[in-house]
Amino acid sequence: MNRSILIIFFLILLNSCTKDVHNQVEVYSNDFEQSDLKNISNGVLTTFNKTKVLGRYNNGGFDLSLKDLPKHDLVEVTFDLYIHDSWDGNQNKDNIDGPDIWKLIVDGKEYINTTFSNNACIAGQACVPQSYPNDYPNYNNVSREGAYKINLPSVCHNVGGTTLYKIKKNISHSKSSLLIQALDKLVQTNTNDPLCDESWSVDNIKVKVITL
Ligand SMILES: [Ca+2]
Ligand SMILES: [Ca+2]
Repeated sequence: MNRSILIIFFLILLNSCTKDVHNQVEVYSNDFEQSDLKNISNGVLTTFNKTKVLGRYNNGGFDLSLKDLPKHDLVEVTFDLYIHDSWDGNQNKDNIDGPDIWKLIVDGKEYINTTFSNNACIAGQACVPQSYPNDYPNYNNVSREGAYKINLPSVCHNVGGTTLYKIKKNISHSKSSLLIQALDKLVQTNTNDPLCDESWSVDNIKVKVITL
């Protein structure tokens, strides 16, 4: 390789490296330990497994609204999602106890529309599948597929325990405002205490804006 080819090669390498350098700014971070519900609509707090969390929710959810964001090309949204108690995943038999749908919506567009199942897979018995990590209704993944931690304590119903998922979404976004909505469409017609039967909560929400 002669000297001029080497220089051209170096410049190409430098250019491609420069393009990969992302300027990231964390614009929101909340572990809820200070009971901070600023920017959140319909916020409720509870303590789960010795930490404060946003929730619990059943047939509800929250909005997180951020304004005056610095100039950016992408947003990265990360949080812990706790699925508590007896979720029934894709179950749709007679609409008695499912499907148990959970959604993440950003600026009005659905980025997650899925189901979770905390159904125990006992040998010899059918176990109710879930859609996550894919969207409902096209997938039949085993219960707790993609979980970060399983068998955390139950909150109330004492069936299914709690499953922790780490949610991370990178979204093409350049507006100066951002609306993040999380909500469920849980079904449990066979109980008079839905929030005890199945619920969800969120912790450690972080939002970064990224300039490419
Ligand atoms: Ca917390
Ligand atoms: Ca259900």
